[in-house]
Amino acid sequence: MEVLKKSQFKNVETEKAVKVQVREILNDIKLNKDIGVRKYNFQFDKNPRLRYRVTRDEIVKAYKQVDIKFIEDVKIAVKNIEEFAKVQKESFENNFEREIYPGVILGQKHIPIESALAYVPGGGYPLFSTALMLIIPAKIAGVKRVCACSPTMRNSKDINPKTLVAMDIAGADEIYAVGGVQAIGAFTYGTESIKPVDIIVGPGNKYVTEAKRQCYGNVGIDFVAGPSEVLIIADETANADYIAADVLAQCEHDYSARGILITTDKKLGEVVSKKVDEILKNLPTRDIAVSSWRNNGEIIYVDTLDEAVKLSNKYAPEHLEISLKNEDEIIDKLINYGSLFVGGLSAEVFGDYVSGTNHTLPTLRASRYTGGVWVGTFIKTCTTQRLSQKAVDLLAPVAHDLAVEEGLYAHANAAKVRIK
Ligand code: HSO
Ligand code: ZN
Repeated sequence: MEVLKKSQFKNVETEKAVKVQVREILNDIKLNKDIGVRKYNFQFDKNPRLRYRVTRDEIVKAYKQVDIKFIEDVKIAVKNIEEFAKVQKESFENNFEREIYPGVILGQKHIPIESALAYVPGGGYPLFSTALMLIIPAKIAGVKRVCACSPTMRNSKDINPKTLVAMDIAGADEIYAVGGVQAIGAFTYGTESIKPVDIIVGPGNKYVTEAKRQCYGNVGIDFVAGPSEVLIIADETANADYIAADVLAQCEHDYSARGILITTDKKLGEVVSKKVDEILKNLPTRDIAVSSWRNNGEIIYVDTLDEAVKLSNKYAPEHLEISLKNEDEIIDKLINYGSLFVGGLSAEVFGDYVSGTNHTLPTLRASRYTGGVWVGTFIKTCTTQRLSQKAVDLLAPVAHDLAVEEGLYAHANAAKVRIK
């Protein structure tokens, strides 16, 4: 691995051809509904299903196809993700109505979104863990109808059995064997067999991502997701084996995944670089990992931790690992990341699967303005008010005059008629 010193900041940009094709498919789904979905299912996924909803019999069959150990492991992950989501939900226990000033009672109410779709990608690796990360927070938030969907496996009418089992254990209310742009269109606009939802969450390829972007407004979305990234800040006390392992855990995701090390210790950088090459020799996912490490990987040397912090904040990575003599020294200065892993033992892989935090996180610098999927993704914070006559007599003249200033006379009247 050549040691890079330049920094590459990548932003979200979709090619024009993708945008146009997605627009065409979405229009088709809007117009032709199930017939359109069937057409693209067949064209892109060789998915021959006439009914997309997965039946209980199919779910039972999937359980028989996976190991008991797999089910046990999934249940441990589910428990931890649920536990954390429940604690996060506590931040929504502060519904209130308060008399802010005499006669004016203002309030705040947290209301769960009524229905959601968890989009679980198929593709190279069937990421069943993503089903847990999307479905569980929606359930804990109190979403009444949690749907999940995923494309069928190659030349099959079935979703990957591990994904299906994970969806079921996580508590999905409805499961559909459909994916791609057509799935996003179907759950946005509705078809004869698929009722639309209020929010769609989850990662996907560039077509699915563009479809979510185009459907936003007609449906809520979590965010526009891109390739996975990890940035590691380390000093001379860090463990090079851990860092090399974590960089590659990221790089194997796909050809555009990124692993970045920022370090104050030149020697550490060199050792990590060698260790990465060593692990790569026997890595079954070598092809992808080598390519993304060579093309997108970076080892950046800085003189001070302050410089590292500045650079990291500019990268705004999805995952940020810090392994330092004293991590607490910089934690409060780090302001842009999807999920933070503090200390050499706290590796991203635990967040990916089992510690309990969510792995559906903002990529491509979106962590400047949003965190990842969590219970709050599925809860709306709404406001309420109750006014007394006394308050109206005080507020109405002000509202009236402000409305007149804006030239809105019906508004002015709506205030005035209430004055006693
Ligand atoms: N690191 C990925 C999530 C994942 N890793 C799923 C393994 N399976 C994006 O945060
Ligand atoms: Zn991962």
